[in-house]
Order: sequence, then C-alpha cells, then structure tokens
Amino acid sequence: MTNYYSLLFLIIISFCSCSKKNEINKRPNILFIMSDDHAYQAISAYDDKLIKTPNIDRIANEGMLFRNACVTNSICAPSRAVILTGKHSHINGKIDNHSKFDDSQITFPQLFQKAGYQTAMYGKLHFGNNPKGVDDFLILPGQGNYINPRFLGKDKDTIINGYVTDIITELTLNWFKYKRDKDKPFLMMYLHKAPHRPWWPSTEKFAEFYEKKFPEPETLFDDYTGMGTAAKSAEMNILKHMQYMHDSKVFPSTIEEMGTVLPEIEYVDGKGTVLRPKPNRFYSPYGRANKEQKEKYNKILNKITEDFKTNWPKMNEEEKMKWKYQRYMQDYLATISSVDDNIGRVLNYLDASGLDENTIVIYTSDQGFYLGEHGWFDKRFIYNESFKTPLMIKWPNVIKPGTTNEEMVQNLDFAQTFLEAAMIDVPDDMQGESLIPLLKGNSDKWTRDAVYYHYYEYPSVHMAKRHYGIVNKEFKLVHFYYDIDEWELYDRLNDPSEVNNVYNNPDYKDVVEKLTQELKEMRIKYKDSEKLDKSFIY
Ligand code: SGN
Ligand code: CA
Repeated sequence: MTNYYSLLFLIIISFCSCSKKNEINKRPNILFIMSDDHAYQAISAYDDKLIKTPNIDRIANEGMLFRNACVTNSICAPSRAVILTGKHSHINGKIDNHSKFDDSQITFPQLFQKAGYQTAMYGKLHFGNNPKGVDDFLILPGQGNYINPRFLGKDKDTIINGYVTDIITELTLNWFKYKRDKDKPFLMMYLHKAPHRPWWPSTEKFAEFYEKKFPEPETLFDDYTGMGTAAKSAEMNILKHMQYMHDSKVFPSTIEEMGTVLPEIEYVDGKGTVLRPKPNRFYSPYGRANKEQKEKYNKILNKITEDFKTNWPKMNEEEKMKWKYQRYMQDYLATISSVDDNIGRVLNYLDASGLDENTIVIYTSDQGFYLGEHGWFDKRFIYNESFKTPLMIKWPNVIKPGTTNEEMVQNLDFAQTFLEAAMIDVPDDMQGESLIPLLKGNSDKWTRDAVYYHYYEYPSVHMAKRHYGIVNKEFKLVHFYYDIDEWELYDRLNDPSEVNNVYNNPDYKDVVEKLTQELKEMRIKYKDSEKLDKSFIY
C-alpha cells in the first residue's frame, strides 16, 4: 500500500514539473514596437479622419485596443525609463531629457535575458547610455537622424544609408531571419524614431503627401482664455513657434533671398533670446542626404518654397495658421505612413514564419502629441493629446480579437505585464500593475481607477511649466508649481477638449476637495515627496 502511494506521489510530482517545464518552453515571444511622438489621433484604429494605418490597426483588430492608455511624464527619455524600470520618474531618476539615467538600475530586458530569453533592441533609445540586458542592439545616438543615420552598436558604430524607418525595420527583420536562436523565446524591442520633429519624410512619402489637405482640429485657434498661465506661456503654438525652415521646410537658397522670403523669421524664446535659423537647407536632415536623395527632396522643397513666396505675403493670421498646420500634417503623417508600411513588413514576417502564434505584439508611442489641438505641436502637458498614448496588444489565444478597453492603464504597467506574461518574477519595487487580467478579459480584477502624472522639464524648449496631477475617467486635477502656484480642474466628460478650467467654479467644490485628498495620498503611495518650489533644482 505504501508503495502504491509513493508511486502515485512520484507520478503527480513528475507530471507537475513536466507541465511546468512545458509551460516554460512555451513562454510567449514579445515584440515591443514603439514609435516616438505618435499621436493616437493619427492611427485609424482610434480615428481615421487624418490617416489610414492598416498595418498598425491589424494589431488592434487581432487583439485589444486601449482607449485610455496614458503616460506618467509626457516626454521621450523619461517615458522610456518608466517603461524599462516599471517605476515613476522621481524613483528611477530620469525626470527629463537632460538628467542622467542611472543604469545600475534593473530594467526589464535584463530580467528577460536572465530568464533565458534571447533579447534585441533596434532603433531609438535616447538615454545617453547603451541598453543593458539586450544580446544584440543598434541604437541611434540621442535623437538620431532621419537620413543616412549613424547607429551605436555593441562593438562599433556604423552609418547606414537610407531612410531611418526602413533601416530600423531591416535590422529587425535581419535579426529575425539570421540571428534568432530558435531554441529560445525572444524579446524584440523595435523602436522607431519617426514621427519625431522635424517630421522628415522619405522622398516617396514627401512626394505623396505634400499636396494633401487634412481636417483641422476644433481647437486650432484656441486663445487659452479658459486655461491657465502654463498654457498661455508655452511655446508650442504652430503659428508662433513652429520654425519656417526647420519645421515647415521653406528653404530659401541664399541669405539675400531669406530676407525677402522670410521677413518674420525671428523667433524669441522664453528667455527673450532672439533666434535666427540658419538660411540654408543644411540645417536639417537634408544636410545628410547624398546627391541623389537631395535631387528628389529638392523637387518638393522648391515647390513648398515657391508656394510660400507667392502666397504667404497675402495671407492674414488665420490663413497663415492654416497653411502651417497643413504643412505640419503633410510631413508628420507622411512619416507615419512609412512607419505603418514597415510595421506591416514585420507583421507579415511573423505570420509567414508562424512566429505570430506565440508572439505578443505591442504597439505604443513614448507619449502622445498635439496635432493642432489648442493650436499646438509637441507634448509635455497632462492635457489629453500628450497625456494619452496609443496602446494596442495582440496575443493569439489569450486576447479576444477586436476588443477594446477603457481602463486607465499606463506605460508604468508595461514591465510588470511583460514579466508576468513570460512567467518571470516581478521585482517588489516596481510601481505599476500587470495588465494581464485586462488582456484575459477579467476586468473585475482591475482596481486602479486613477493615475498619477508628473512633468519636470522646465525651463527648457517649449517652456511647458512643471506640474503634477491626478486623472480619473471623469476629472483631471493639476497643480502647476515651481515658478507659479496654479491649480486646474477639467471635467473630462463635459469638456473633452479641455478648454475650461473649472477649479474655481463652486459647482465643483466637492470634486476639488475629494481629488486634492486623493492626490495627496497618491503622492505618498508613489513616494513622490520632493519640494515643489523654485529651490528644487535637479
Ligand atoms: C527636440 C525637439 C523639440 C522636442 C524635444 C524633445 N526640437 O529638442 O521640439 O520637444 O526634442 O523631444 S527639434 O526641432 O530639434 O527636433 S523628445 O521626443 O526627445 O522628448
Ligand atoms: Ca517622444
């Protein structure tokens, strides 16, 4: 009898360890795709009034689209640090684009590598450090270049000729085809530079997009009367702060011509410094182009410059804003069209190779972006278009295809989600929440109903003032501090464009009280307890 029980015990034990082993062997691959500054307004899965993005949409159609995904700090390198560490900026230390990332911290690719995953990263990291935990990488130095870009590698730097979005894709596909270890699951980080400023398209897309016309957002002519000092003093206005040459790509060929073509070229920054862009085409990605590429770009650049010379002097302020908005959209969306085509190539490869079946594919951006809302470009603010970020995830046999999710999920949650999906232990000090219950359709297991935000990069380019706040599905409470002390409250359901600050409206007294208390608690929960005045210089 005793022998019978021992045998049964052994059978159960070996069955358990065997099924655990099988599970481990079947751990899903992860393909993390992130673009730089890709607004959800420019993804047709969210809204198709600006552009069709059929390939990015495939991820949503075959998986889950998050309609309320957001960031903790809407700026490039800090967002990346949050994603990699699973910790808020004030904890991981990378509070703005200038501060250093302390790479002695654990980032999630290191945990994947340690757990037996093959790991790789291609594209834009923007940290000033090389990535840790990736077996193979080629990353752009800093912001990187659109044309014939330089890459930093493990062993040596290299310049690769071509258009950056195509190149990052080639590197990724090349790894899949020739470097992938078929005995290991993989974590691939495929990170686009586009559509970052100055929104420089490929020659083909430039030609395809420069004559298109796009609908304007309702708040293109916002005068910020319903908003606070921070919105009024930000230098993100398309008409006032976008540069004629660098951004709109009006390129007079000589200094003399500049005087007549661009009479209003002066640009005064927040510190009162008058800036004058250099009068030639070389102050741009164009400067890196070879002769053949330049000839193709010249055809369009000359047309834009001619159009500007002829029509600009006759325009009133409103028409000028409209002209600049169209130029902005033509280029921004052209770069996105390349991103979409290239993502299609990678998804096709996954499908054709059968890898798609056990691969989680994520598409996101490091933050959202203004496409003329409030008259703006750029990001930084807690207001919707930069606070929210695109997010869609496909995971065959786990996520029901074509589902949408409205929860307030954050880039802070990514690391924990990926680790849990890969059955890797999550470090205790990560501050997000795994999205796995949402992905599996168990929304009742999701308890967080509000998120914390904190932006620091001020004074700096675009002069968006420092602020922190709490956001739930109904309201957004924000405190602008450092050189001002102003509070704003937006009623998200009744004022989705966020043009009316109702902080001082007596009807919202209770909301203000409740949210102020919740914000206080949240700052304690996330350990964000620094001094919020001018003396706090990072
Ligand atoms: C550059 C851009 C800014 C942008 C920052 C940060 N100017 O300075 O418009 O806000 O990067 O962007 S540029 O004309 O030189 O591109 S981020 O994505 O890296 O945070
Ligand atoms: Ca960015």
